[in-house]
Amino acid sequence: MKQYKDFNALPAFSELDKLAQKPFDLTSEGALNSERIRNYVAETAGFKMLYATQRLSDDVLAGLQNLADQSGAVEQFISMKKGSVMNRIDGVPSENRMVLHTATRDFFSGEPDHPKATAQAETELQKLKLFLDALDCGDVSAANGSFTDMIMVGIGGSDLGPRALYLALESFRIPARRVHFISNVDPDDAARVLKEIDLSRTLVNVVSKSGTTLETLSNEELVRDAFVKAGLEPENHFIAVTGKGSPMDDPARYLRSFYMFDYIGGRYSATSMVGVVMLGFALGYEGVDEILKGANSIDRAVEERDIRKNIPLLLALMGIWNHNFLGCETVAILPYSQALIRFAAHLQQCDMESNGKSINRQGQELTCKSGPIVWGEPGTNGQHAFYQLIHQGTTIVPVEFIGFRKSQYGEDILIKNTTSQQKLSANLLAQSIALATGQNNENPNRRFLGNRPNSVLLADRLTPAVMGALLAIYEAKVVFQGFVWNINSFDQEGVQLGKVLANRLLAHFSGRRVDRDYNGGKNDQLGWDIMNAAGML
Ligand code: G6Q
Repeated sequence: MKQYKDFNALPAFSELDKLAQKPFDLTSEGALNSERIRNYVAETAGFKMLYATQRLSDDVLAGLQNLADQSGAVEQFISMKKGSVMNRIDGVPSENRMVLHTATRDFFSGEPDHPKATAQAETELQKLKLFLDALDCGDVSAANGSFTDMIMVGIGGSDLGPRALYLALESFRIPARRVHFISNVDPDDAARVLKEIDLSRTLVNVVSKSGTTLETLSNEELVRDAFVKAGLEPENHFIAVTGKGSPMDDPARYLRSFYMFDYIGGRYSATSMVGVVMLGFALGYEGVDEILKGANSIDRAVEERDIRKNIPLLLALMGIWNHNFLGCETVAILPYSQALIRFAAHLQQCDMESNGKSINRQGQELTCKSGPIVWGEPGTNGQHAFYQLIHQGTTIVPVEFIGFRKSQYGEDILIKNTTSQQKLSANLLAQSIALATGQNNENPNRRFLGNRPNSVLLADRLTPAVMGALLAIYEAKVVFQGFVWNINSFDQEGVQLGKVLANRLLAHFSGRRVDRDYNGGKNDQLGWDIMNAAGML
């Protein structure tokens, strides 16, 4: 891989650093005017992003363009799509893999960027298509009728993205089919789901890339046990999505097995079999095809060099402006759409697991900040909860709003001459203005200081294609930021330590179960002490 410089060693860094001394003041008289609102709009693949309410000037935008160019952000993205080994740290052992989640949806141009990976994805999609057809025509069915429910068992990347997509697109689901999710090793997570469904007409989709994840394997066993107790044969109900050659790659145990590949990272895997087997069951194959088409339209559009025409790149750079130059520690993603209820949770993982890093791609300690803290909830609910802090707190929270002009169901009511969808949209845009301009008042308690940076990402309606595109916009934003910071956004060593320690503590539980005089303190004093202090043993 070509050696890229750290971002604070680029000339654009000093340029932007100087500009950050006096950022654009959104509260000054006439600052947020018609011309600015008109000019600060980006369009990409059917989306519009309004960013007049960011603390940006044309100078800053020019600096950000330089930053994109000097860091080779777009060039790196293209090289990632073509199969460069981007998941690595030079000079030390690392995953050392290609990063090809974009190949899982690169079917539409006839010229895939990485033909081999796309061919592998296509093979799996064909298998899925056959399976869905068999479900539709009754060739594959439960003993007492067609399958009506699916339980998806998986965690982290094998849960968050797929679940966010399912919830976002529930209004498009085949009416006779529902999906339920079990992720937490907390037995109550499974108990709640098992209580509410008819297992005899349920498929269980066990999803684990590694095939070794403690939570998923425990939950699979728990659900299998429930099937056996109900007199049902798990082999007729369980399907699997896993990495080729993983311990779960055992077709004899499953009705069907689908594969994903080591070049697809867990948190980037929603458009691989990890997400689309479940989404295909819920939405039908056409729904999956639309999601993939939408995502692919963004993967192509991000090759645009002009940051003003490339929403994911501009989002990434505005995030860097707010985080690294204006010193904001966090970013809130606030969708004005109830359907996006778990989207922020997915982005939390996608962003924080990717960019929560302290070393660069050469293994040296970073001398700039990497990823921010990401969080969010749908509006308007959030308005009645935590927006107080965003408006008047001492911490500045940049906001990325997401909204749609039309509702999904199209069912609405006219009250006082406006629909509920219009009330939702009015609230969204009102928040954007209020955060930017603030409001003066003699009463200090009613004063809003403004200059709270935000942007508004808009599409017409949250359809499967738009959802696929939205997913890809955020994946690309995260990846672009990692490229600019010169970090590896594709590994996750940080989650390993906890896993190892948890296994050490589990050994004390099982030690105690087989031997009443077991003394784990001999091998692991710290773990033993803490478990005793917690009253767990
Ligand atoms: C994502 C992470 C992590 C992973 C889960 C589940 O990028 O690697 O969240 O997805 O730990 O892993 P398995 O799919 O291997 O069970």
